Amino acid sequence: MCGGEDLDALGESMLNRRKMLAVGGAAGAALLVSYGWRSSLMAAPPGPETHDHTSGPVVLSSPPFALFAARMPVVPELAPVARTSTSDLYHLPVVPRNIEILPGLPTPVLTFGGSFPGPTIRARAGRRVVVAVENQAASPANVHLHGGHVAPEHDGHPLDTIAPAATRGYFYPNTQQGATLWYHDHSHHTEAEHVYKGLHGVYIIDDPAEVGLNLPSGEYDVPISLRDALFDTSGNLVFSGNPRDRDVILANGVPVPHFPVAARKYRLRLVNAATERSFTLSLGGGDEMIQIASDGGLLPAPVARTEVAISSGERVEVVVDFARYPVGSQVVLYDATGPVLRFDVTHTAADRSRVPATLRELPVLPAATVTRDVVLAFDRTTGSALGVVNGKVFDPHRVDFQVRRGTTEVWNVHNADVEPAVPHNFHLHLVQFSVLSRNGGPPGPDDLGRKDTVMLAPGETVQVKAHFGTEHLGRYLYHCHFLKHSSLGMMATMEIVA
Ligand SMILES: [Cu+2]
Repeated sequence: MCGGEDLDALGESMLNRRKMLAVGGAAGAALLVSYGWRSSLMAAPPGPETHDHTSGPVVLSSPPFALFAARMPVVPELAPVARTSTSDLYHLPVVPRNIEILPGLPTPVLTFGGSFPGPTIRARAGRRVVVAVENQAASPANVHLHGGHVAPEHDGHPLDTIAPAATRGYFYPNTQQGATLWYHDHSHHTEAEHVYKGLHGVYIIDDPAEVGLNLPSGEYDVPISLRDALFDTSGNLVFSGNPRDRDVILANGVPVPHFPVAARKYRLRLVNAATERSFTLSLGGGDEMIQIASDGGLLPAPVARTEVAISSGERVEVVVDFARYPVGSQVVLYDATGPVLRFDVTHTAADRSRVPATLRELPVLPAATVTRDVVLAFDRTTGSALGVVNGKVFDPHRVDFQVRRGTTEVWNVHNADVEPAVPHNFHLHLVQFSVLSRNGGPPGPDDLGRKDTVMLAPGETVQVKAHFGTEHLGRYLYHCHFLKHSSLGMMATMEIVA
């Protein structure tokens, strides 16, 4: 089933071909503006007391840069190195690089394929993707396709890493509905640092079933990865320290950039690739964005929003109609902490796209036959913060839940960290779920559609329902997606059994 020929062909091509995509942070010599919204306004979740300042001087703020000076790139799509009748084959090495993110400063990063963030992979529903990953970095790394319905051996288990200089292939069947997924490192204990250093990219499943909807497409379909970072005066990314000090927001790898748009509709695929923060996004002075999709793909119907919140790992898709702004307008996308990105309406363009009143039918999930409780927390009784799920630190060799294939389950997921208050979120591998309720009431505005990651403020409980109608058997993870928390143990294993 795995197509050994495909892999052999890929191995050959990898030796002869290096496809390095350069996405530079080209910043002009514009007026330097330092941050006015940092520090006390930063709403990043307070992490546990795990700060490590032993390796150098404490860095509390990044060098200044000019807001909106650099242009946000559209991250290039990775071209397949080969195609067969059933599969598209990609080469995606893990490569250390020095790139310019802040003007004039070289920043050592870890990349997929040489680009920061990694190249976008645009898969097609029903066609298999094979990704050959050669690890050219000094430490073990791997790839998890977040939101992907994949076999356990291709899910990027924390212990299933690629040694330096080794290569392995990942098989993604793309047998699920169209959705904005993303891929990132999931290596044991090092996932947070690796993702922070750059090992993340967007993975889109294009669904032929969506074509008839006539949503904005082509150059008007723009993935935007949002994340934060802290730089020292030499340009190095600072990983240790408090995540609240990560004072630079990067959109597609560029600090608070501008992005020229036509006065027409755009489909914006927003991905929170930050390892430990939420974004609460609003446009201009609260202008409407039409939400069309969440983690698992299209909503049943579009929903008008003036604010969308996404925590680490979540995705939301909105259609913004820039036709309502005169050419020459500048429209800022804000986080609660300050500007993220400015859209500059530079020209008019024809627009035959639309947002239909009905997007897709979401199948009703069967009645649940199993209910489980999942409690996320830090255990501080030992003096150092340990992440726990139902009281237990992650043990990759332990199975926490056995789930019978084909069943539907309800999970009550609770964030017990009220004092001190620590936000968490919840990510389930393999399948998407529906949020049934939040704190005993209806789902929140950010709980729409099929989800695989959901926010949990301190003390909150979300009730989610998942159908495990899958062809795959084996072990998968569920965890907090604030990656420092999961690397500290806030992660557990379910085993899908026949
Ligand atoms: Cu957490």
